[in-house]
Amino acid sequence: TDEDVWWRNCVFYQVYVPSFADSTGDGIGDLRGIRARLGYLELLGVDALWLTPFYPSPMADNGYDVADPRAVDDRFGTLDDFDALVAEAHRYGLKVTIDLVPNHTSSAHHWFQEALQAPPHSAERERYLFRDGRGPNGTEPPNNWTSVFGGPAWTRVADGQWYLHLFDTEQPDLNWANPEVQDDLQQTMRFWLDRGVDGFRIDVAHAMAKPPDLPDMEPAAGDSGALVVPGVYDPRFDNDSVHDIHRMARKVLDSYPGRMAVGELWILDDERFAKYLRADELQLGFNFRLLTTDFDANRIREAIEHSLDAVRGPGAQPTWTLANHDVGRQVSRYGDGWRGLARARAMALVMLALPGVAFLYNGEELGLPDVHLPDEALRDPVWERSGHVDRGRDGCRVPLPWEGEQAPFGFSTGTRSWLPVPEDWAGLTVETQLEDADSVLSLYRRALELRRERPEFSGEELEWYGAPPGCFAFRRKGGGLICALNTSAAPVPLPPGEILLSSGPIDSADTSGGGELPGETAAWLIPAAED
Ligand code: ISL
Repeated sequence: TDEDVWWRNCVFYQVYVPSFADSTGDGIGDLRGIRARLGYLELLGVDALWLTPFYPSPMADNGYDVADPRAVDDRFGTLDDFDALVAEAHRYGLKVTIDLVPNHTSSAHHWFQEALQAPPHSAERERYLFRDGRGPNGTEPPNNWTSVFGGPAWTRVADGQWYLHLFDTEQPDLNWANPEVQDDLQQTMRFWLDRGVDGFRIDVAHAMAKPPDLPDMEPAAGDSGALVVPGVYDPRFDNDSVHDIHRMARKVLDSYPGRMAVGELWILDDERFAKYLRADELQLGFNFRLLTTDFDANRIREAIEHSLDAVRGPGAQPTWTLANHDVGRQVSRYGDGWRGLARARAMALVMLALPGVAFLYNGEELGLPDVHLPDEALRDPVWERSGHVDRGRDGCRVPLPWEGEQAPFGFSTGTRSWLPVPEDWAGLTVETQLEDADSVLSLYRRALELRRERPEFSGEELEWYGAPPGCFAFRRKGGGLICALNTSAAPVPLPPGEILLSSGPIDSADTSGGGELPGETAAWLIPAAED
């Protein structure tokens, strides 16, 4: 039933495969590296993994350019390594979900190579979105769509036709009206489901379907990346027929017991968002409102309320995320130095107090900051396509520091790493933080333990308390956990109760006789018994 599905209150941990752990010494993380570190994930206390793409790929977009969705890239290991990882993860009680990238393939995929050799309107071209150009000799792109990574979304091939790519030129968009394309995704899903994966994270799950006539977008739509903003006409994303694709995928999932999918949905409108979570579509959708909100109590509360509103369907669960491989790390996003760190710690307690599903991004539990990498180290296509204006997403993708005194701090069995790990990260390693009760890692471990074990963390609905400006407090109706957040600089009174955990130092453990929440801090409380 909906009540006992494993993902209902699950904490997922996103493993950014190239940056988690390298077992071969080539400086790139791999599947055996992950397997060797499963003990750490057990210690941390997460329930499920999301592995980013490890499929054969030229790595134009770090693996989101998939050349063969039913195989493992040599860099990351073999299918046997994958099977061994899944088996071992399951022994640890961890579920394993993997990325599906159905909107596009790599230009190195044999389909696209065949399409380039074939004439216009051939069956080979019909797997992608090839069109004639506009203007006298077809020298203008077929429409005004821009790529999320910058520049036009169209590239011209030798015979003069153009192909669509919402992302990099090396990521041609598939034609989802083509049954062959639909069939191929089902084959890919079955391939991995048969190998025992517990579910999928679906890349740009609001993107696949395009209107057949490919009408121009409102130019302002180009300003918001993959995010669909209400009132701005953007036919690139969230077309109604995308729901047929999710229904199809759901049928495949439902033919295996206990499997799920979470879609990456950059949609602000709650009604449009909710449609993806109908009973025969996705089980979960990423809601990015919390992630895109500043450290401001009113706005955070608004983001929480909208996120809850967007999942009113039967069985649907809210999801929360503060970070992933596409956005700046929260420690750097929320402010400089101690302030950013204090705020990131506070937000971790807010997120983990909420009902539903939480997604952690590897390294956030270590409080890793964004790294300002030298120009020559940058790999993200966003850097090139923006004409070296946007530094792209590499800063949040730097490999994890595990142990020792020297970069790359145990990330690799060798001395290299595909992005340089800062020399001054010795204080941020897993090893150092495990020994420090006040570290970010200790905070996450304790928070996850309480969330798992205490009955107060139940109840789907929130009750909001009146609170001073810059603050909020909510209580989970049901279990009764209170979470209070102070985004102002000055201390505020706390509701009466027993403090379970706080993101920073607090004077009293029992606030029944009065207690204060310092600025930039969050706390979890159990309400004082009413008598
Ligand atoms: O990072 C962004 C812009 O630079 C986002 O808008 C991002 O492109 C969007 O979230 C879609 O992301 C997903 O698909 C992309 C891939 O590059 C991202 O890593 C992935 O998460 C294309 O496959």
